[in-house]
Formats: sequence, structure tokens, C-alpha cells
Amino acid sequence: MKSKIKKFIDLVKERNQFEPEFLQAVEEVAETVIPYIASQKIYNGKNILLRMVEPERVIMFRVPWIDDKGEIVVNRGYRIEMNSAIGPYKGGLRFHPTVNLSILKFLAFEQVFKNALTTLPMGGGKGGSDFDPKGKSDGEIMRFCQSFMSELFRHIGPNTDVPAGDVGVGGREIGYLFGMYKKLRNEFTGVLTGKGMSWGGSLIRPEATGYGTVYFAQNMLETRGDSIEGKTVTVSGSGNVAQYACEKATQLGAKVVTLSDSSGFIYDEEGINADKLAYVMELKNEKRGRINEYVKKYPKAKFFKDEKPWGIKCDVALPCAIQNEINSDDAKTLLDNGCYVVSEGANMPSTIDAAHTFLAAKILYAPGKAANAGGVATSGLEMSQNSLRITWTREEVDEKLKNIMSDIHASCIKYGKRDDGYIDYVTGANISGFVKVADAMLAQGVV
Ligand code: NDP
Ligand code: 2IT
Repeated sequence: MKSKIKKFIDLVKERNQFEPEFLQAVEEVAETVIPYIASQKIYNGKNILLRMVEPERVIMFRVPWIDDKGEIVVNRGYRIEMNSAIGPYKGGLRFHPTVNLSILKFLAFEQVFKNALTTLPMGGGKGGSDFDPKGKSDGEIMRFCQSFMSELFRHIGPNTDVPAGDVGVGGREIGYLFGMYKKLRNEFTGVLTGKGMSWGGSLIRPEATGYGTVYFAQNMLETRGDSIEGKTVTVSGSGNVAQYACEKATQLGAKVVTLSDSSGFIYDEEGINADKLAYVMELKNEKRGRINEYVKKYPKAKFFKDEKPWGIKCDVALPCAIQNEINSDDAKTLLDNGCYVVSEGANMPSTIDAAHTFLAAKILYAPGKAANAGGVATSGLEMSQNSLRITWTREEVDEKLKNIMSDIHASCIKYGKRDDGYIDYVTGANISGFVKVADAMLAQGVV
């Protein structure tokens, strides 16, 4: 079996030589799915995984725009349309200077499995740009978004491909992107999710990824007769996902002691309560400031420059910033300090070695494609509400989100429970996502 997996990975490597993040995402899936494929006659000889690692379409385009000094700037735009076997391509847009083909292909590949897990009919895609929103004026952000959409619009649509937010793309950017799409198409449709409430958005969509990550942690804890109440929680990031993970964990009685950004992390031993989180939300979402400002406002807290929060003692870790933010040393440190729950709000925040370390220690470890699926699931609910031209209440959407997270948890158990009772959520999520997409691909022929 090991040689079969290696042969497959070598083939993908040969074709995608300079794409380390994409290869990492494929390797993690191949390790768990290839043995399953071998055990199931219907998939034999169909090369399904080989078809799944090749995007159905990759779109790359020039994004020229004019900055506040009147200079012409050129960025690169992308949309990876990875797999449409079970529904229109669906997935976020990332605006960050590190964006390249490798990162977007890894995200699109993960998205295919994640979206299948949500139980909703969504294929997988991802896009974005190497544009850096940091330090840009509102006018610059708007002009960039308009230029980006002036090409992207011809490739997307409510039944074709429905983008949303990701790192660097929040409500403001979705607004500018939607405005330009509507102007170009002369059509008001649910072509993007994460929209504002007065123009087609869904209640709970901003909260959904962070809330879902905590609901999933709660589901995992329940398998051991435990709960998040009273637990000490470390969170990384301080953006959309981190903020609402912090909010929900606190509401459920946990104490969140860290938040971070790319300049370091803050440690607040007393806990980041609702008032302190309201300050962080204003700091990050309105003033677009840095997390170190927290310690000026709350001097009992400490700021650790250029460090990650994984050295702080906790029961539960919620990585909500970026890929590969937990390496194997971080994973060992977390375990040494007694951490026994890791629920990934970010996409692929653990390196392969870190993930193996968690699994070997048999802790409750949920990969992002399961734990953070609440965001895209609620995007799916936004699409449903747009199609039906109705609006569900906060309570209705939250209830549906909770149920979806429980259903994902149950699918992970179905395919990931080992003979000794340990639940391997990585294997469970990968196989469950694979089966749904693979069966649809088999039914639709070689296309
Ligand atoms: P935001 O842009 O709102 O926030 C990103 C946060 O991560 C910021 O605090 C940012 O800090 C920090 N960050 C970025 N790069 C680094 C780095 N190299 N080191 C340390 N911190 C870093 O994005 P989101 O909260 O939306 O996304 C966070 C993660 O969650 C991503 O992995 C994303 O793919 C994933 N995700 C998001 C979903 C969503 O609905 N938004 C859904 C599912 C997953 P700084 O400001 O300094 O850059
Ligand atoms: O990674 C993700 O799932 C997202 N960024 C959200 C995608 C979406 O379409 O809501």
C-alpha cells in the first residue's frame, strides 16, 4: 500500500513541481483515501483521485488598477475551478501577497472535500490575488476589486461558480465585487456569498466559520463525555474566523487567552471576554490596526512579538490564522502542555508532521476541511435563501449550522472510527468527502 501511495504522490509531484502546499494537501488525502479505494471494487481502475487532483479549469488574469498616487499597479488574479461533480464551484477569494497557484490549488482541493462534507450541493473552487490590502485606502480597495471583477465576472454566476471571502476578503471587499458584477451583468443574483444583510446576505454567515469550529470541538468533546465549558483555549489569528471562534468559545463558558496576527500574539491570562473582544473587533475591522495595541488597552496582557501562541498552556487549541502555522515542534509543545483538543478554523494550519503527531497521541484532532466547513455551509444556506427569495432568522440559520456540524462529525465517525474506538477525523473527513464526489463522478462518466 505504501508503494502505491508513493507512486501516486510521485506522479502528482512530477506534474506540479513547484507547488509545495498543493502537494501537501494531496499527500494528506492520498495517504488515507488510496487504501480505501483499494478496498472498494467500484473505484478500482477508474483513476478517480488522479482526475480529482487536476483542476477542471484554471483561470489567471491581469488586474491593473490605479493607486492613490495615480500610479498604475499590476496584480495577478486567479480562479481555480477544481471540481463541479456535485454542484457549482464554490469557495472563497484570498487577497494576500503570498497568493500563488500552489496556495490556491491546495485551498481549492481542500474545498472539494469540505463542500462535499457539508451535505449541500456545492463543488469546489478558490481564487484570489497577490494584492495586499494592508495599508490601502478604501478607494484603492474599491478600484482593485472593480478591476478584479471586470475579468472574473465572465467566468462566474449563481449556477456556475460562486465566490466568497477568505483571508483579506471580508464584507467590504464582497460589497465592491458584488457592485461591479451587478453593473456588468445588469443582474441581481446570489453570485457571491458573504453579502451584506440588506442586499442578499445571510444572518450568521460572518460568524459561521468560527462558530462552526467551536461547535465541532464541542461535538468531539461530547464523544468523551466532556464539554468546552471551563476549558482554557488558545486561538491564533484575529480576523473573521478567530474573532467568532473566540466569541462562541467564551459564550459556551471557556476562557480564551490568546489571539494573534502576523506580527505576534497577545496572552491575556484573565481571558478575552465579550468587552475585550468587542475592542478587538473594532481594532481589526474598523481601524484595521495591529493586535499588539491590545496590551495598551489591557496592560495586564502581554504581547509576544513574532511568536505563535502554541507555547501557552491550554486544553483546546483553535488555529484560525493561516496554513502551516503549527509545525511538529509546536504540536509537541501543545501536547506536552496538556492540550487534547485541536479544531482547525484555518485551512491546513498543521503541517503533515504536526497532524501525524496529534493522531499518534490520540487527541481529539479535527482537520480544517471538517472543522471549518461551517463557513461554506452557511454560504450554501445564503445561496438557498437567495434562490427562494426569503430570509431565515438568526436562530434558524444557527440551528441549521449546528445540525450540519453534527452531521459532518457523524460522517467522520462513520469512516474514521478505528477498531480501538479512537476517531481519526482526518481519515473520516477525507473518505467521506471522497465518496460523495467520487460517486457523482462515476455516474457522470469521463468528463
Ligand atoms: P482574515 O483576513 O479575516 O484574518 C486572517 C488572520 O490571520 C489575521 O489575523 C492575519 O494577521 C493572520 N495571518 C495571516 N497570515 C499570517 C501569518 N503568516 N502568520 C500569522 N498570522 C497570519 O481571514 P479569515 O479569518 O477569514 O481566515 C483565516 C483562516 O481561516 C484562513 O486559513 C482561511 O482560509 C480560513 N477559513 C476562512 C473562512 C471564512 O469564511 N472566512 C472559512 C473557512 C476557512 P495579519 O492581519 O497580520 O495578516
Ligand atoms: O475556506 C473556506 O471554506 C472559505 N473561505 C469560505 C468559502 C465560502 O464559499 O464561503
